[in-house]
Amino acid sequence: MILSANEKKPARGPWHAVALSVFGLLAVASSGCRTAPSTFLERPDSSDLRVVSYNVYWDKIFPDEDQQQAEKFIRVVKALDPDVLNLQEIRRDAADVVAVMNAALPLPNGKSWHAFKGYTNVIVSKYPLKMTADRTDPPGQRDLAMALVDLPDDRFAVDLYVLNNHFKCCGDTENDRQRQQQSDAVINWLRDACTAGGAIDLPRGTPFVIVGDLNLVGGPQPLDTLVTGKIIDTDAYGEPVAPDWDESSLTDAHPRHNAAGTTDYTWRNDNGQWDPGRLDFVIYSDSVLEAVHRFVLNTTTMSADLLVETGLQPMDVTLDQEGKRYDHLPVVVDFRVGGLSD
Ligand SMILES: [Ca+2]
Ligand SMILES: [Ca+2]
Ligand SMILES: [Ca+2]
Repeated sequence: MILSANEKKPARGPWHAVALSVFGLLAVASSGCRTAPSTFLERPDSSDLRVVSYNVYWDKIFPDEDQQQAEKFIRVVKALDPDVLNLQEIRRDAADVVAVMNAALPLPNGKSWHAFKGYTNVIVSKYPLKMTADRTDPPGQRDLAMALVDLPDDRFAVDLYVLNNHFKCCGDTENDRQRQQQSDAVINWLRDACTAGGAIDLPRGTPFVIVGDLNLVGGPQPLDTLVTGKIIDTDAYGEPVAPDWDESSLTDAHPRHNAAGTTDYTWRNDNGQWDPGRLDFVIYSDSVLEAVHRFVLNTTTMSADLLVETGLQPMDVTLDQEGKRYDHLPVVVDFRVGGLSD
């Protein structure tokens, strides 16, 4: 159904009821022969789609750049088993990332991972990527990586559009302005994607996620714009627009560390002057996606038993070996993919 921009409707279509009832059946079944996930790292259900965002610090996933960090990355990737992995701070080619992933987490039947790079962001996916682009129209402050992940038709009625971002860093007024420009450009691009004509048309009801390192060390407006569609520079990027398919806001998944408690930072450096901060985000079209599980991976606080069970080591998410300089942590969200009610 199409609603007017002012109408507020909870994002609950029939698919949602179906999803919940299926989930309920699984919960019942788990007391019988089906086992529930044994650790927080697992998907609630094997059919759930896992999206990860991870700023890996300049090329440190490559063994010939940093052997120790590359081994950490392999353990993290194996433990997380992402369907769509969004990396930031990759200088090398997308093909180099594919080689790392094919070695770390080989796909069945000899299939290769797929990747697309825009700016220094790489979308790497178990499934083919279509409609790839690295620049919005009009452009923002910098390029980004965008692609339609062609989900397998036998499991998903729709595909998933991904926008992988790395906003301008650092804390002064001009950097805040540049981050805001990027958010304005992304929302205008989604407006185009969701309406006929212009530079891009997505099939109606295509779920989408805005992910990445938003570097929000200044004001909150760039995040508010991505969630609500409130464009600030309307001369350059047009009027505000409710970005979801049902003309509502999007949702910030806001995961917590290891799916427990309240700790939510995604960046930390105890050697520097800045407090830990939440810089990395997964924002999604909740009219057609249900986030069924989410967490920020922090191996430094996992129990010894859980580390053994999941094949991880305590400093696998830090840049150092002592747990002071973390840099960024992996942000993980599992989605149940639905559809519009009409
Ligand atoms: Ca498909
Ligand atoms: Ca369009
Ligand atoms: Ca919504």
